[in-house]
Amino acid sequence: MKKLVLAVLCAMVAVGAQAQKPLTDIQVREPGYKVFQFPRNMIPRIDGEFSDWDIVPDSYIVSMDQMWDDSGKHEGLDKSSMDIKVKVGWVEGLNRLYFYYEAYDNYWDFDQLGLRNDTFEIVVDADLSGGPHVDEFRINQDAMSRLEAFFKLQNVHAQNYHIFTPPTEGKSWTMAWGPQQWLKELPYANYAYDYSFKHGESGKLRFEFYITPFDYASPDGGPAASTESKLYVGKKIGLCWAVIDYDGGPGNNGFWNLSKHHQMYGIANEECLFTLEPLEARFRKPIEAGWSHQVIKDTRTVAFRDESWGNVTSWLWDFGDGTTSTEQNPIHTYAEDNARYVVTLYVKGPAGESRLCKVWDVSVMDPTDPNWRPY
Ligand SMILES: [Ca+2]
Ligand SMILES: [Ca+2]
Ligand SMILES: [Ca+2]
Repeated sequence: MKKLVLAVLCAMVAVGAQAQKPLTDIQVREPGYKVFQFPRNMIPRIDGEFSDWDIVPDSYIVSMDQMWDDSGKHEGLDKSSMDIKVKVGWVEGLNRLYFYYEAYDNYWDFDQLGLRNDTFEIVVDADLSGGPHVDEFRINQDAMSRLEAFFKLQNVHAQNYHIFTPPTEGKSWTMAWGPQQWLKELPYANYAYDYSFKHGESGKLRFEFYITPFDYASPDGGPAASTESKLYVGKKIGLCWAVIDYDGGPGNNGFWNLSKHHQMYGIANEECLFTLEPLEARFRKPIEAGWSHQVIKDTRTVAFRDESWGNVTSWLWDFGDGTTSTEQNPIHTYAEDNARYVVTLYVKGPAGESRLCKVWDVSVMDPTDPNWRPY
């Protein structure tokens, strides 16, 4: 099977640069892998100390067993040459993907300053836009040079990072493969390594980092002109990685890929599917009240939304103006302009009860009302 894939890839390379690889063999599909949700009081600290990852169950580990050497240098796995374990996490409210990376290599090759360096290459397409994001795969090859494509589309709707494992002293931690070099700096990314080997030695490397995926990473406008990918429970994202193992000889000693497709590095629909998991029940109380609200602009009408956790069988809203509702998601019109409403939701269920009170979060004003008065 691997030989067949290789033969197909080789045949396509042989057809020449004009031929486009058809974007038909979609790899981003179920069941895919899971992204662990960290509670907000247990966010991993990027410090090179890894106990903050112990709460991630083994079922979230993506290991070498899911990967293959698409360069054809190894028949099957060779964990004596390269063996990795990866955990991916996220935090609700932060548009960041956190990674724990643990690798054994028989020969850590990292004394050079260029691209030749043991590498963990990751690619992310958090809105599943698919499509090419590396200049060589641009669609309109006759009309656009590779260089133009680099400055127009590279890393724009999906991002590729060649992370050096490790970088040698005095070398930037990653090559963010596009014109948006701010992607690899705080607050969009951070990293910390732990290892004790020297170049040419074997050993174990541990490494934690986060990146911020972008639906649109502006090639020339900087972060202010760009759009972060919004992360939320249940969201499905495209994500993939490969380990490029250099072991001292000429060329590399394997391109260990999580995708079945070598070109996943530049064609986003060849990545893998990852799902952002909900917070596990052990981090929550059995029942937790939660709600949000939205004011219809320039009115006193507010839409309240129940966001409680657990098995809830009854709701009681106190709108803070002397009125209440037992609807789950009430719409309430206040009689008076006010910026000082105290609103409380009480919920009950078989596991108990809970409430959430918000002081002065809800404020309304109707400027068209001739009787409106500032408080
Ligand atoms: Ca840490
Ligand atoms: Ca190796
Ligand atoms: Ca190596």
